This record gives sequence, C-alpha cells and structure tokens, in this order.
Amino acid sequence: MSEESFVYTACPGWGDHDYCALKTIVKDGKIERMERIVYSAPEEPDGHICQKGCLAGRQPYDPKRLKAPLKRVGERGSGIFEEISWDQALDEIGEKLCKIRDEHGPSSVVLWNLGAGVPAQYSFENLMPFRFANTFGVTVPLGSIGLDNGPFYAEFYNAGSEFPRTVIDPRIMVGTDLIYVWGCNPIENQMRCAQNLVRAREAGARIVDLGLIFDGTAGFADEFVAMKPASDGYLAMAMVNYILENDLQDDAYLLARTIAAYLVDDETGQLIRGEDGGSFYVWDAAAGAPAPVAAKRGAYPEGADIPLLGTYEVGGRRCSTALQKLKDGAAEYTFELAAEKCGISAEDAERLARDWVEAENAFILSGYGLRYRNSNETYRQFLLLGALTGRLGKPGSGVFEALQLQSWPLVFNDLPISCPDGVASVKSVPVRMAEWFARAEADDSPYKALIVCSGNPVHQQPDRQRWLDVVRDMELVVDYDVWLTDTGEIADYVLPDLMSFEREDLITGACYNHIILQEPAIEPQVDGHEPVWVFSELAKRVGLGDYFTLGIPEYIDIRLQTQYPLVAGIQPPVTYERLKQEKMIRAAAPPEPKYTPYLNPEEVMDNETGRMEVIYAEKLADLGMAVTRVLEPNKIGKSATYPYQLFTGRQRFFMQSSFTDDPITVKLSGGTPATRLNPAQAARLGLADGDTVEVFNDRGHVITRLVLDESVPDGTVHVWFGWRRRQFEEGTYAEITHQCAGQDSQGPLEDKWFADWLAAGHHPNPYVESMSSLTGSTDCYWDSWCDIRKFEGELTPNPQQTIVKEA
Ligand SMILES: Nc1nc2c(c(=O)[nH]1)N[C@H]1C(S)=C(S)[C@@H](COP(=O)(O)OP(=O)(O)OC[C@H]3O[C@@H](n4cnc5c(=O)[nH]c(N)nc54)[C@H](O)[C@@H]3O)O[C@H]1N2
Ligand SMILES: Nc1nc2c(c(=O)[nH]1)N[C@H]1C(S)=C(S)[C@@H](COP(=O)(O)OP(=O)(O)OC[C@H]3O[C@@H](n4cnc5c(=O)[nH]c(N)nc54)[C@H](O)[C@@H]3O)O[C@H]1N2
Ligand code: SF4
Ligand SMILES: [Mo]
Repeated sequence: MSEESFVYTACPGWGDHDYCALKTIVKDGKIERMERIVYSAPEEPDGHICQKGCLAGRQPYDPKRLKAPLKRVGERGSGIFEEISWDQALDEIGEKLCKIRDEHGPSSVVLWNLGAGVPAQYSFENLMPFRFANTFGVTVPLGSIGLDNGPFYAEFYNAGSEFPRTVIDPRIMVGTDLIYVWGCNPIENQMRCAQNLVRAREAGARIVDLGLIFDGTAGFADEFVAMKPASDGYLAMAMVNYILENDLQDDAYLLARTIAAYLVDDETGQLIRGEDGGSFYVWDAAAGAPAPVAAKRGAYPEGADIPLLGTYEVGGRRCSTALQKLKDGAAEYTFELAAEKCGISAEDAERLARDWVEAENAFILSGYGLRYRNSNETYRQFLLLGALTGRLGKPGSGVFEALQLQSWPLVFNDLPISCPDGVASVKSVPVRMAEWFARAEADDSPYKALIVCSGNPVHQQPDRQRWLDVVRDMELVVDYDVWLTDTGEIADYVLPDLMSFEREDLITGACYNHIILQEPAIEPQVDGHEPVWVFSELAKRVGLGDYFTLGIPEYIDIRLQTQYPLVAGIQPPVTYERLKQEKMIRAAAPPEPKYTPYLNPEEVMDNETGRMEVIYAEKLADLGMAVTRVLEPNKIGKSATYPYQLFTGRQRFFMQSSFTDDPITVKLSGGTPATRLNPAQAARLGLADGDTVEVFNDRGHVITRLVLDESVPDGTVHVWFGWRRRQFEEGTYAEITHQCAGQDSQGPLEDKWFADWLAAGHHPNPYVESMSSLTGSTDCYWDSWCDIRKFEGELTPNPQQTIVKEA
C-alpha cells in the first residue's frame, strides 16, 4: 500500500476573501481529502477549512470541467462547440489577434481580468494576463470597478491610501465587549471572520447584527436590527450627532490623530493654509490667535490651548474648526429621522448609539453587503464613528470596513513581471467602465475582441443584455476558465485552465503571515494549461515571444526579491529553492500586535495634512461633501410598477459562480434556484409556496419556483447569487440587476474620486497599480428594483443550452 503525502493548495474558494491555503492529502496519485493547514507558531491555531474547502478536492474530477479547448461552431451564443487541439486554438486566436491589431490597432482588443474568484488571485493568474496586456497594448476596462468599492473610497478620503487600510486581521476582535456587524454576513461568507466572531463571543462580546435579511449572522447574533435597504447612513449619522451633541467624543485622540482642530474657511470650504502652503492652522485660545501646524502631521505649537470646536476670525475671514463643521452638518440627523428612514424605533437608535459610546472596547464590522450607490458615504460614516470614539487603531476596538481578512499585508516584487518594459512604457490602455460601455455600445465601436482571463462578466457585471449587445458584433471572444460559464457560452473559443491542484504557484495572500508554495497535488485531469504556459504560447503567436521566456521558478524568484521589509527581512532570504524545501515560510511579521490599520499612534497619513481627514475631506468641498452626509440610493428602475428591492447576495455553499457545478453544493443549495419571498407579502400578492414566478423589470426577467421564507423582509425579493443561467427555468437575475459602474450609476462624485486619485500621484491602470481599478466607482447591484407575478405562460427554457459536439 502506498503512503499518503501532502502539498499545499490555494483553495478554489479563495475569492471569498479568506485566502486559505489547504493541506491537500494525496495517495496513489489521487486527492484523498483536504485538511486544515497547520501554520508555524504563533499562527498555529488559525488555519481552518470550511465546507467548501472540504469539498474542493472533488472539483478536479468533476465531469463538468472543461476538458479541452472548445471552438464555437453554431451561432454565437448558440452554445454549440467542438473540441479542438491547443495548437489549433492558439494558432487561430493568435492569427485573429494579429489581424485585428493590424486593422484596428492593439487597443481594439479588450482584456477582462477580474481576479475576484480565482485562486490565488495574487498569482500567475493575474500576473501573466497583465504581462501580456502591458506588452500587447490591449484596452483594460477598469474591470473590478463596481466591486467592493465603498471601503476604498472611505479610506482614500481619510488617509490618502487604500490597500493597507482595508486589510485587517480578524483575530483582533477576540476580547472586545461589543461588535456591530453592520451590512455583511460573515457567519456564512467569511470563515476567518466567523471563527473569530465565535471566539469573541465566547470571550464575552455582545454581537448585534444590523442587516436586511435574517441571514446566518443574524441567527448567530445576540440581537438583530432589521434595517430598510440603503438606510444605514441615517443611523450612523444620528450616532455621530449624538456623540457631538453630548460632548462624548475622545478629544485627545481627535486632536492628536485627526484634523478635527484644523481651521476651515467658512466661505471657501478649504483648510486655512500658510502662505508657503506648507502649513495649516488651528486656533490657539491662550494667544487668541491662529497658530500654524506644519503639513504632514506637524506638532502643535508648544503651550497652545487648542479648541476642537468653535468659529473664529482669521485675517477678516470666518473660520470654523473641522469638527465644528461636522457637528453643524450632523445636527439634522436625529434619532427620529433615523427611525423613520431605517424602520427601527428612535429608542433603539439611541440605545445603539449609547452602547457604542459606553462600551470600553467595541468594533464595527462591516463588509460588502451595502451595494448601493450611497454606500461610499456610509463607509465613511463608519470610520467617523471609529475616529470620534478614538477606536481606530486602539487595541480591542476598531472598524472593519472591508472583508479583506489577511494578516500583515505582504507586498511582492511584481512590477518587473507585470510591466517588463517598466511602468512608463506600459502599453495597455485603461478606460473607466462607463466610458468603455458608451464606446462599446456605439455603432462604430472601437472594440473588436474580448479576452476574458478571469471572471465571468456576463453574469457578474449586469445588466446582461448590455453585455450581449456589446459582444454581439465583436470579431473574437475568448474565455479562459475551468468551467463553462455564462461568459464561456457566448465565446468563440473556450480555453481550459488547470485548477490550483494541478499547477505550481506562490500563495501570497498573507495566509496568516505565511508565504506558501503551491505544488501540484495531481497530474492534470484534463487537457488544460496553466497561465504561464498559455500566455507564453499566445505571445509567441503575436510576436511577443521574447517577453515570455521564463518559467515558473524564475518568476517566483523575481516575486520574492521584494524590498518590502516583512518579506525582505526573512532570514535566510526566501527563495524558490528554500520554499521547495520548506513549503511554507513565516513572514518577518511581529507575533504581537496583530495587524490592524491605524495601529501606530505616530503614523503620518499618506495625505497632505498627515492626519486622518474623515472629519472633513477638504477635497470634496466643491461637491458639498467635505462633511459626509446621507445620499439617496439610485433605485434604478424603481417606479410605480417596480416596487420591490431585488437582493441577490451571497450563498454559503457557492463561491460566486464557482461551486455551482458540483452536485453536492447544488443539492445543499436547494437543487435549483428559487425566488424567496416573505409569506405575508406573498399572501397579499396571491402567491403560494411552490408557484412558478416571474421576477421582472424593464431590463429582463427570471422565472423560478417560489419559496416562502420568513427571513426575507417584506418589500424584498431574494434570489441567491451564483447560479448559472442554464440552471434557471428561464432568464436570470443578471438580466434584472442593473449594470455595475455603468452610465446610470456614475456621476460627479465618482469622477471627482478618480481625478483626486490621479492627482495624488497614482497610476490609472489597474495592471500597474492594482488598487487603482477600485477608484472612481460605487457598488450598486442592490439599487435594482423589480416586480413579481405568478408565471402561467409556456416555459421556453433558456436557449443557450450548451451542447459539446461529440468528436
Ligand atoms: N447579482 C450579483 N452580482 C454580483 C455580485 C452579487 O452579489 N450579486 N457580487 C459582485 C462581487 S462582490 C464580485 S467580487 C463579483 C465576482 O465576479 P467574478 O470574479 O466574475 O465571479 P466569479 O464567479 O468568482 O468568477 C470567477 C471565474 O473564475 C473562474 N475560475 C475559478 N478558478 C479559476 C482558475 O483557476 N483559473 C481560471 N482561469 N479561472 C478560474 C470561475 O470558474 C469563474 O467563472 O461579482 C459581482 N456581481
Ligand atoms: N460563501 C460565499 N462567501 C463569499 C462569497 C460567495 O460568493 N460565497 N463572495 C465573497 C465576496 S467577493 C464578497 S464581496 C463578500 C460579500 O460578503 P457580504 O459583505 O457578507 O455581502 P452579502 O452576502 O452580499 O450581503 C450581506 C448582508 O448584507 C445585508 N444587507 C443588504 N442590504 C443591506 C442594507 O441596506 N443595510 C444593512 N445594514 N445590511 C444590508 C443582508 O442582510 C445580507 O445578508 O463575500 C465573500 N464571501
Ligand atoms: S473559507 Fe474560503 S478559502 Fe477557506 S476553505 Fe472555505 S472556501 Fe476555501
Ligand atoms: Mo466581491
């Protein structure tokens, strides 16, 4: 009998932001089972594995996997393909790319690469498409725009930087007194968070879930506060008002770490600056005069008595402190208004505010469940609640905005790989989504080819019909995936990638402070290829072969040659060879404290003042948004005929559109997709459990069976996200969800954000600076409204049923 052995694998459910490395147990050349990873001390107890991770080892053997390159033989979208060889596929794609480039220029080729669901997203799955894009000169729609944006906006206007701010170690919650889970569902969606929520509660924390549907986190929490959609800002601002009205803010913290005391010109809305521009001003009550504070977190004048509130006269102009501005702006947000807008009682609103202030230690744990146009400001308001109470960076307290649960952020030397000619010579052309759509929808669209390397845009970037319209007249559509997705169904060529179990790569998602080598667990189960091979072969055929001569070990060594101290400080230095021996190596991260943004009280922020600016974002003054306020959501499609909020949030057994092919996860998810409705609402509409219903708006429809469910609030129609179009009776929710980051959902505020980001010296191209793709947009899937009725017509099953022609 042969022995068991093991390798490490990036979990195919990686895109849930848990970034787990799995221990893959292998025997006789087959995957036996998945186990939790055992890290070296001090992270040892933190490796975990969830139900999806346990099932992941089935996936390589799934009969529905793409087995060989496919070429469309019927009409585009007819779903009729034949299997072809890799040589034929790459030769034909290469030839078409050359022709399109000759006739229309390289930027007529569009590359879509949204790493959200791909393991490991900080890996060759990203780096190789970037290298190809940046040398070929493709157009890059700012692909991930419209995804997970609010926290990035909030951090940019607070601290001037994004990535290190949205990463947080969930273990810091253990030992706190109070946690407001506000707009996310970690118990079902975020296993790292879930296990630490459980530990936090065991250690005495009270957990309150503020949410829309009664989800798994609501069931786990000590209290569920049922919010109306997109209303959260009213409660958050009422809490801000309560704190300032009752003088409950943490003055010492605000003075030291924020611009609360800085003087703002009442008329222009700009901070008062010294003539040289290198300093700002605060009021010195002892001297009865303004006093300068140097830019970049200068010290306050010695002996000065600096008020945080008040209005003063400086050089004949009326000025107020930033905190005074906030106090004035927040005054309209009463608990009564919050009660009316959020659908809770004023007493509850006040109690939530009081508890937040009075708890010794407390967290707001938000995520990505606020996908409304107005939620960028909501995230700013969460930060504000943290800053006012001195909790950003205070051990035992804090605000999680995003669900980017890592440990210490690790940065690798990736630019030489993604930009082989240097940043200045990068050829790919970034275009903001709304602009890309406007051009692509025009009769004389400049875009002739679409290559999808990661992601499933036809399904995830609705509204779907607009994608179909854009793609219809293209000369070439290629999809590189593991499964035949909704996007693959409309492609001309579908190329099978290997799964993470079959390829070598570096796992760098700061998996609890470890750098891990992913080694193939098994031989490829299909005629697929990993991205280093695929892009090297494609590059040869379009005259870029000279850029693609290295192999995986060489690329890994380049990545490891980073100056970033937590990697560069590892002794002896970490190399591919060392990783081959040791498999995992701990970063030079401190054992304590655990990573949280704002941890260092002396930190100088990456903005002009060097202090947190969440109190008053001067840059937004010309739009009247320097002091945050509650914006209205978009409600695109809402009219007298579309009265219901459509909610298509995460499903615990699917990872976006992944895991929707495994019969076990499909069965656990109910077998077929359903629309869920509150029983009282269904009764009013004359609908019964098990009816076939049509959910629709002016963009499209979806037909499913109806399930009555108390956990869905009145006024909401719920369909789980993830199901493929061919799994529905007819249509799909992606038809009714409105286009993300499209023309309807972007305005002056988003434009300003993008402009400010560039003005701060950032690169507009996500293939150079990855977080740039998150700027200048808002999340807005939930701004979709719909109606629902019993379906009694004839079902015409989804036409794009896929048939692979027998060879
Ligand atoms: N209606 C609705 N729409 C949404 C959302 C929602 O909640 N509701 N959520 C939005 C959010 S937050 C996100 S992040 C996006 C997600 O949007 P996407 O990233 O487009 O979603 P995924 O389904 O994860 O797509 C990843 C694709 O990568 C493929 N894949 C998996 N492993 C590999 C691999 O090893 N190699 C290759 N080449 N491909 C692989 C998967 O099969 C899948 O087709 O969706 C957004 N769209
Ligand atoms: N199992 C699984 N896990 C995943 C994913 C997956 O597909 N499957 N996807 C991953 C990705 S890319 C992302 S972005 C995250 C998203 O994870 P989450 O941030 O948790 O997002 P959702 O599940 O979409 O929504 C969470 C909750 O938001 C609440 N909500 C909706 N509207 C409102 C509102 O107006 N106010 C308040 N207070 N609450 C509201 C709903 O009650 C819902 O249960 O999940 C990640 N994890
Ligand atoms: S939490 Fe996510 S990454 Fe971790 S095992 Fe589960 S599916 Fe995989
Ligand atoms: Mo996401």
